Amino acid sequence: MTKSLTRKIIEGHLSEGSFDPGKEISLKIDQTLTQDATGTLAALEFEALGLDRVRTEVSVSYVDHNILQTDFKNPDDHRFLRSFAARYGLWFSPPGNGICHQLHALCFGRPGATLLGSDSHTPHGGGLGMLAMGAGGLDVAAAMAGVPFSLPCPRVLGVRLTGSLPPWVGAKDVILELLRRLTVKGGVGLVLEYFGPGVESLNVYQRTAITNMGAELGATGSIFPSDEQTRIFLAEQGREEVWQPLAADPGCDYDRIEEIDLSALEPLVACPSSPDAVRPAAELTGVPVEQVIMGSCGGGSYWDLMILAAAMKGKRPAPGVSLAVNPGSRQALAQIAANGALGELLEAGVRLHQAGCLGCIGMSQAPATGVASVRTFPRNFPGRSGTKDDQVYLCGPQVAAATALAGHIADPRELGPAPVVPPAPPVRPNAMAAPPADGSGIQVLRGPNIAPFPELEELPEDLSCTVTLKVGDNITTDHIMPAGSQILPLRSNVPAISRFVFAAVDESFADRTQSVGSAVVVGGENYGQGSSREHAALAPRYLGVRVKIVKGFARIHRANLINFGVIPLVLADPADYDRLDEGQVIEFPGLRSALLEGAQDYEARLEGRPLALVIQASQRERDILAAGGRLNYIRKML
Ligand code: MIC
Ligand code: SF4
Repeated sequence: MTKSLTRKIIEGHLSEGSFDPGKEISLKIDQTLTQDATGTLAALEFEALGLDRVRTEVSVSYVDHNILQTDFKNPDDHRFLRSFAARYGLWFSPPGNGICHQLHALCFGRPGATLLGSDSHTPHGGGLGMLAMGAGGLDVAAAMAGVPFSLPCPRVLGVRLTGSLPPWVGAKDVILELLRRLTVKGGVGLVLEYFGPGVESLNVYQRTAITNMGAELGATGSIFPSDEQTRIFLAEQGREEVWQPLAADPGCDYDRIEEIDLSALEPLVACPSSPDAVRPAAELTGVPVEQVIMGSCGGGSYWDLMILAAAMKGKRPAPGVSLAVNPGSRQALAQIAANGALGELLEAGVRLHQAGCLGCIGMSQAPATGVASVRTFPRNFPGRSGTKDDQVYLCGPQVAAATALAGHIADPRELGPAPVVPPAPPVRPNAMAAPPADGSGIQVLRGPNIAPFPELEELPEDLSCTVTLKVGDNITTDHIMPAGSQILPLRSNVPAISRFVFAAVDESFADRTQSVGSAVVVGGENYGQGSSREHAALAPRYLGVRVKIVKGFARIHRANLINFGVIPLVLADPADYDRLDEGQVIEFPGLRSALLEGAQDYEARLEGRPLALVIQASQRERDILAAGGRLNYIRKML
């Protein structure tokens, strides 16, 4: 039987189940990554498991999101994470070293391995031929403890690449083309596996830019084969020994195939405010722009920065345009310094920032009111930039450069001969700290912003909940639990951060929900897309949200809801969405028994009339929900 690469890696890591798409499987996890914004909770959760040391091949704690340090909260978190890493055997990457996904590919990625990260862009690592997946912090904490990761077995979508990219067309245009075709919910339940004759023309920087933004399709993962390009990348990093060739069996049966002729692609742009609102740059020419930012995990690599530098060489941005560079890693910054490109960028007038997420998660760099901002970032959800009613466009470095030069969105193909990027110079500064062989004597340092983990009660037999909010399709976790410089520093303090749940949608949500005691939120399709932040499940639960009723859930958010004992229910008839309204009371008689007995169909009572719902959960998930969440469940097992 011929097998996809995804299937081979899954079968090589199965601890429960078999390769049967849709059925729950459990996978052994080789590597984990956490970042500070999700990592403080993950660290507290790991501590709650009571182990002495992580049980993985490698686990890394990165600090990249929360690096503004406007008061004690961020630096306290950094100190906590540094001491936690040393105590429990994780590598630690300090602020300024770079963004987790960029660094993990450079320093630890290994073809054929499984990687679980508490960040939705973890599939970035798939560009190196690994099965890399995003998850909530608790799932990653469990993986750090050696517990296999459970998920619905994905289906595999083959993406067959032919041809090669034309001048001024880049990797970002490949993934934007897929977003245009498939939309932000088109990848749910899938791993996108790239294959075909066009693959070998893409280097690992380009491949990771593609796998990174597979997260925007809602996909479980994205993966490229491991080949000569992979070997070259690893050799440049001094890590050739981890290389092995890996590919699907020739002619393997994919569930479905998308064909992309790279030669036929053109420069693309995702318009405000969704990564799938994709249009050709040529059609948007003329949209005035005052801010261009190069950076993020999906747009700040050595390769991306070199394209910008080549395009800007000897030129300056149009008057009134602020052109900022946020390097993806200290290494990329050092490399463009070593080959002279940094000098050219500075000559061109760029604003240089430290390596990190920065404006991508609304930590500074907010655009002015009513002004369009063009960014090489993966996401442009409404308000994420920090400015209400923002106009954020997403693109690759080619369109970003052309736009900065023109002062309006521009087609880079008009810039003359395309840049040729030289190999990265062999400089690799890295502030990463290895864990000591024995950390048992190390004290974990906690600041006052690190609040104890909230206790969650078991699920009672019956629930009666008031609908405190009804929202539409494609609600993101940025809607549910916003980030930005005011809120992100509260990630280790659940009571404090819960005040901001749904704040951008409805400021009175927190008070109203707390006042009713037990609440239900109603949503549409692809509910909870975007970030892996488990705060989007835990903080509403803390306020009293016990149930969510939607037309469909995004994968990571659904898993997070279960981890914190919030019952994810799906409308049996999507038309019933119209019967639901804020202020209504829904009765859930015998919900606990229904869950534990494995019922798929469940009938709630909406104002005295039946409401048909579906419980889509494995038996393990049902037991977790009944226990009031996964920590309670694990404690019970112990
Ligand atoms: C994001 O890009 O939305 C984030 C911020 O990196 C999140 C993680 C978080 O909310 O801390 C993600 O992608 O999971
Ligand atoms: Fe950081 Fe943005 Fe990447 Fe999220 S998408 S990890 S915020 S750079």
